[in-house]
Amino acid sequence: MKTVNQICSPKIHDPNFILDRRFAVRGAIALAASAFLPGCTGPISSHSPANPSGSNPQPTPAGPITSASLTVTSTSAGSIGPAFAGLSYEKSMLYKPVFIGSNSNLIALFKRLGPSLLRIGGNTVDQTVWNPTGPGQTSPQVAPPDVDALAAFLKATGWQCLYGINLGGSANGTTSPALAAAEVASVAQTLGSSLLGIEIGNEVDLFGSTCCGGYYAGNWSLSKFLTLWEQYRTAILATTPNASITGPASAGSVSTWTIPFGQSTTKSEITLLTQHYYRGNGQAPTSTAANLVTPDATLISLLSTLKAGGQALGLPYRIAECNSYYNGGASGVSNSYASSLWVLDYMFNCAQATASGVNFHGGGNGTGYTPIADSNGVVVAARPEYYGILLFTLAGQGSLYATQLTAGNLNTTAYAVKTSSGNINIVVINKDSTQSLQLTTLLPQTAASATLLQMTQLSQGATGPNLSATGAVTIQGATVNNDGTFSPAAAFTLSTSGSQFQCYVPALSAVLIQVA
Ligand code: BDP
Repeated sequence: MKTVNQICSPKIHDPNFILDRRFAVRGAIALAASAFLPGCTGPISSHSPANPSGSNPQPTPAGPITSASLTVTSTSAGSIGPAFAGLSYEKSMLYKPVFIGSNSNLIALFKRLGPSLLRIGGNTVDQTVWNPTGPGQTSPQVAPPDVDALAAFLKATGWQCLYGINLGGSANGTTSPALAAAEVASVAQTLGSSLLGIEIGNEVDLFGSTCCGGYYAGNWSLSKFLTLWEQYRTAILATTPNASITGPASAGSVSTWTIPFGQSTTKSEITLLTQHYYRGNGQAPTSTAANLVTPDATLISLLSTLKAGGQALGLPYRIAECNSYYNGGASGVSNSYASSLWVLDYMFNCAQATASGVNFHGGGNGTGYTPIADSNGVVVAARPEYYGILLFTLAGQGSLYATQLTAGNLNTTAYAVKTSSGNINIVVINKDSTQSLQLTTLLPQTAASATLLQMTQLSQGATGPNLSATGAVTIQGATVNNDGTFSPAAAFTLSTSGSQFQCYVPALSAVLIQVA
């Protein structure tokens, strides 16, 4: 259970906070499927296999099937670069045996998604104090042995780190610019090239409210933050001139805080603009599995503001902390199969809007969000959310191609990645609970071969996937084991014809089609 959630729980009663979050966080030819599937113009109940001649054919899903069509265009629609799929943890994890060189299970689960970026942050950034002579593993301090352990963990995973420095503690004297500078100097030396950057303070836009520490409650503004931040930045650079500084790690307030911060600091002072995103309050009754898989217009608008703001500043931006619902998540929702499907849309939305990556917040073994559940560092399980992130990484890196998916009014989405080797990897997500799709796809290039991997969920004794189930998610029949091993069955093979192929996308599933 994440203690920070208790710390932060007052914010759910704070209407200003909720308002803040709400604002901030907040075809070419679609081929008529009937041309390829005679007699298949709507929901059908009997049908032939999608690929009668495939050597490992995709089984026909049980239940009703709707014909649908997808056109993949060659119009660019964003990109996925390296280290896109990152993770974020509380800084308090540094004084627990989590990020240590001997945590082989956690290392293996990171490696399966990476190499990528581990962000050390969260509310405990502003509660954790640097102790240059401490023994390590002592709450609420970080000491050189903790950083040595982090360095070993990062080296073993091949991940880099975005490292948060206490700023809120300046309000009560538990930290200072000098202490921050000493910490960064030590961290920079110990982590070396594993250190991507430094962030100063967590969700600094909330420092003036009574939640999350209330460091400067009632006495806070962007200009006060900029003055304080500049003192810390100057002290840090005096001892570590090459430190890459990022910011402002805002909870919300994208147009009133994040972008103005970028404008004030200028490109020469920061290397990355950072923003957080949660869809809503984990304790709100509206935070349901069904809600999670519906499109989020607030996210799209937040991303479009960041995209325009970042471009105007000439700076990359990253959603350096995010997850489904804050206050640790919505129990039974953030840890459910809905999260597996949600992360896919979420990550592609961010990539389409030119984000350089995302960091899913997590840690611990509560009933809320975390991609990987652990108990004091010991891996308990790869959670449903992990499977969605994994499927995204399997779609690879490259340019995104715009897609046009026609599937009636079903809640479905499709994304296409053109990889550097010229292949096209397509992810189709079907969030309808009853209708499977019989999908005809038209590509902008000839397809020599196409294979399909399927993510689904099936609890023992169930007849189909359940959005609210908290386990039994698989990718091509395989679970991800605690030691990171993952052995999916052979991909289904699809017959291709010129630049077309057909496949099924079962109800409540996501498929990854790899076209060579
Ligand atoms: C974010 C904080 C993080 C919390 C999270 C939450 O940075 O520490 O755990 O909210 O409420 O605002 O779940």
